Amino acid sequence: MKLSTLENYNDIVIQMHDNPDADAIGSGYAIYRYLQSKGKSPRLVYSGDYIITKSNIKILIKELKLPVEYITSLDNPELLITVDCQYGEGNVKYFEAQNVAVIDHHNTGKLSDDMAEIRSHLVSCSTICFDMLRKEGYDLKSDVALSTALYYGLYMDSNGFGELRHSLERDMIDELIIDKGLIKKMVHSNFTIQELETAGIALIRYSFDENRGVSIIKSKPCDPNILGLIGDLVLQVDSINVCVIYNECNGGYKLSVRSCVTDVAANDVAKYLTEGIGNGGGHNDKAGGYISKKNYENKYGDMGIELYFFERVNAYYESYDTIYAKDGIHDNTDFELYTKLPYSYGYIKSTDIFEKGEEFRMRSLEGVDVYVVAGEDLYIMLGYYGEAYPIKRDKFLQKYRETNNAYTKEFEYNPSVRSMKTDETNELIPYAKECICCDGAKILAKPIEKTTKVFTKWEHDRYIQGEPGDMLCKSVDDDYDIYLIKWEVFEVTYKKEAE
Ligand SMILES: [Mn+2]
Repeated sequence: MKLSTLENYNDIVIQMHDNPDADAIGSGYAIYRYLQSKGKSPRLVYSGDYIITKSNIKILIKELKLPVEYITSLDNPELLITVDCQYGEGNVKYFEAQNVAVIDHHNTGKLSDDMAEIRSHLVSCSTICFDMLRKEGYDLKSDVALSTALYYGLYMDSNGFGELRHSLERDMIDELIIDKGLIKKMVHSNFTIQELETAGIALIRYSFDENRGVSIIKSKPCDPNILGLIGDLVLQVDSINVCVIYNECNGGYKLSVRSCVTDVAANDVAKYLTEGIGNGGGHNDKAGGYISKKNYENKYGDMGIELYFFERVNAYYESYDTIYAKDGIHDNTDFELYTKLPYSYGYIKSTDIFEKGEEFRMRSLEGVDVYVVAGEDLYIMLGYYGEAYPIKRDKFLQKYRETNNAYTKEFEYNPSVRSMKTDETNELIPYAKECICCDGAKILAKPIEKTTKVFTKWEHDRYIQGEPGDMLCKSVDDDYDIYLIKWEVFEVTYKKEAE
């Protein structure tokens, strides 16, 4: 959906979910400001059984003078836009409307269309609104109130930025110009004395698997930030490596995962625990997720949620194999010989964008930053998914051939680079040219049958994970050079050698 579509209506109401949180308010206010800038006079409303009482939310509305209204009825508006929730779902009061639009980041199975923007891979709805406003050319830099509301929405939905999932979220943090004093004030008005007690009670009722060093904790309903706080504290215990903490919330369950070991990434656990019934993600050490009660009941019937977490965490530990490159693979049974195909990629000479010697930052799809210095010997590669990474000129010339064509591939996330000197951001695609991989390298590969974690010889503190069907690869002449390639990538970039 394009935001400009909404301009075709006049009598417009933006509705946040009942008991709106910071993310709903940031998102709602973003759409409100956008429509206002187009000469519309929308309303920003919420309904439900409760009027806002949380102290941080009250500060947010008061200090930024947000035009939030509490309503109990609505007179069939021409357009109703629900934000951070989906029309007809249990967490948002139902009102009749002539037309409905939806902007949300929860996974209910519904997909984006002309009147819906749903991106469940993002941790906050504020991120979606930030991206939509930016694409329409809205000047966020001169709207500090809105920028602050969006920033706080992302902050709160990502557990204080601890569960960011996508590089777009980091871009947003970098780009917004905000009222830092107000953010600080709200961050320190986050829980009440009662919530401190909730954390205390959760901490004395825990389960603990001694062999694996895993603790599972159920808390009373509370703010997601408190879940994270309890998790952080529990992980300080010497014998606990991984901690899962969850509770009931609005229409489902919220969970938080913490890990301090390299062979179990918190984001993988969160994804596993929410698979098919919600969404989860984050980082190696901190992650979070949400399970929809409706999806849970469809899949697991009346099985208790405590039993579910117990069994599912156990199943997770049984679900994968781990391969350490340092141990090597010395048995080539089932491995077959493959040759790399001439597949086309994009590349940019760093000096086409930056001055020689200028430092700049590149960001991976997972939001990991790499800092490099521009120079004639440094090129930037665009990989299979459009991900950018640095490559030395020598290495580039060995592996790739320039075609002199423009690079025309399109990706969901446009990679960009940021100068450390000027703080300016540049999109890479407009500078990119096409090159063809032509090294014809030969490798040994075989499909994996079980989820597999591989620690390569380059990285000891994080693994790459493959799913059944992905290819386990090794060098023809080095038993210790082991890695994984996703099947969808392998299929188009390698071909089997004739026997
Ligand atoms: Mn949200």
